[in-house]
Amino acid sequence: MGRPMTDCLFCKIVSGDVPAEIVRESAGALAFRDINPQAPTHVLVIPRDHHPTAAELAASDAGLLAEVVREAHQVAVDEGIAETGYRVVFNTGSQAGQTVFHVHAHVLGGRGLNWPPG
Ligand code: IU
Repeated sequence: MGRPMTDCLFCKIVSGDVPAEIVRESAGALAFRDINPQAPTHVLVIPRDHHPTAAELAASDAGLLAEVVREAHQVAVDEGIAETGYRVVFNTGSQAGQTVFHVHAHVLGGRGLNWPPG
């Protein structure tokens, strides 16, 4: 884990081979707008290194997972939704809706968010 995967879409965004609207960068993480936004703010935060899920990242590099969560909060601050509230979601596994197996935090906000989620 941690090495770029040639068939991974988000590794290609990290390398610049696939374009993305990047909104934040840190040493270990990258934040970019989701191409199919589900809320006025919908940004994905990913570690630069390849790890399939949040659980696997927590097990192999907990500091990097913390950096992803810190960056998610900074996205919310930058987008002006930190005060009103926002949601950070790690879909984990196919039944939960994970389609890209390079861990990513969805940062959603800018509208009322229902609970429980669909
Ligand atoms: P999921 O939790 O694995 O379902 O989230 C994957 C997200 O990646 C999903 O919201 C897509 O809209 C988003 N996405 C993207 O931002 N850019 C892309 O090129 C592709 C998917 I393919």
